[in-house]
Amino acid sequence: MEKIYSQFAIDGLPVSCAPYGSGHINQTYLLVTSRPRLYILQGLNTHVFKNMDGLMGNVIAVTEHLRKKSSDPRAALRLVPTVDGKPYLHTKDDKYYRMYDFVLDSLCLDKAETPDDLYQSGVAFGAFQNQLADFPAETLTETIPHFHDTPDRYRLFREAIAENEAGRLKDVQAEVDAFLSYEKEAGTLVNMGLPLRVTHNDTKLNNVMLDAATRTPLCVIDLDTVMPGLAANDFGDTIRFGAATAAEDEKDLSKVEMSLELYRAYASGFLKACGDRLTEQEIDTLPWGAKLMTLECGVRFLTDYLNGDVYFHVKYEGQNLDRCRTQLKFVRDMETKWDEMNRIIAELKA
Ligand code: ADP
Ligand code: GN1
Ligand code: MG
Repeated sequence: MEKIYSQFAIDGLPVSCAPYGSGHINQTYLLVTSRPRLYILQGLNTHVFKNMDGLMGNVIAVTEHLRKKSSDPRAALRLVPTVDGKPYLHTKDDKYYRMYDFVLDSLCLDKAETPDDLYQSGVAFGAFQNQLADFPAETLTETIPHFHDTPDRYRLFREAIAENEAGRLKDVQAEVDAFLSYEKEAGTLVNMGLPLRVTHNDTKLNNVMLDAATRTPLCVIDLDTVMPGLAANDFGDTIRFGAATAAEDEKDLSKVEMSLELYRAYASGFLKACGDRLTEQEIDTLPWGAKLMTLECGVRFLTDYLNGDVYFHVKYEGQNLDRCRTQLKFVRDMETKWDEMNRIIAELKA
């Protein structure tokens, strides 16, 4: 990595550079210098993102916008320029890298330790949507077209089944059939005519930084998918990941449930921070966001398993299959809690 980080305007001499975090898409490294200063260096995933200049244009515009909304330097990511003054690095072999200041004295959680952690992450994503309400949405590049178009995800799933690229179909027929049985629900949100907002679209708990001392939100990170989208999807993707009682790749499915306590905590933080921005109809659709984001993510994991693990980083063969199974279990668990999920939203709305 030395050839890469030496091309950024870092403060001090490099001391160490090691893989960092648990993101599934980019290659992330923590760089420490002699000052000492901490930086996040990322090799961007050109298989996933096809328009890197558009993507980085979004990141620059969104972080500048957020910076104007707060006096705290940790409230928005800050890009470290290259030595020749560019906001990111495009190498001769067509790879892309960017560097951020490390958000200091922060926490980034893979799992909520208390319901309040989830409440606070709801506040973070609700506030994010609120702060971007006056952002010119038409200037954003759609970094992944049809990103949360669940019917289109099913189309790609059917393609993967037909092609059976990795020869794995025979082992996963039960999972394939189970996901196909939900296909009729896939268009529920996209066909409702809901308002398009500037949304984050990847609201995993580990895409929020909390203040280590107060455990309150500092900023939202992983801005690669900020695009016009549905509020319910931003709500739902955190429920999918953050309100789960087990890890996304847990093998023991008896451990996988949606915690209504965590669901309520996130919903109350999110609704509070969104303020009066959401319409009644948008609020009413939040439980659907949770169900469809989980269903869609499960379909994406299984599609990637069938394609031979070409999209999400995997640490072992079968990880995408484990991931799709937890999502299926989570959808089924939500079905048993559906009335209560709707009741909680109605109660918080009132
Ligand atoms: P991916 O798209 O692969 O998920 P992220 O941008 O989310 O990439 O980064 C992966 C992880 O790196 C995050 O979950 C977080 O732990 C850490 N990270 C990213 N940016 C920063 C930052 N500026 N300061 C501190 N940690 C960061
Ligand atoms: C990816 O990048 P990361 O790990 O925060 C993915 C999300 C999925 C998530 C599943 C750009 O998020 O859409 O929901 O994995 N990001 C992209 O854990 O595809
Ligand atoms: Mg991430």
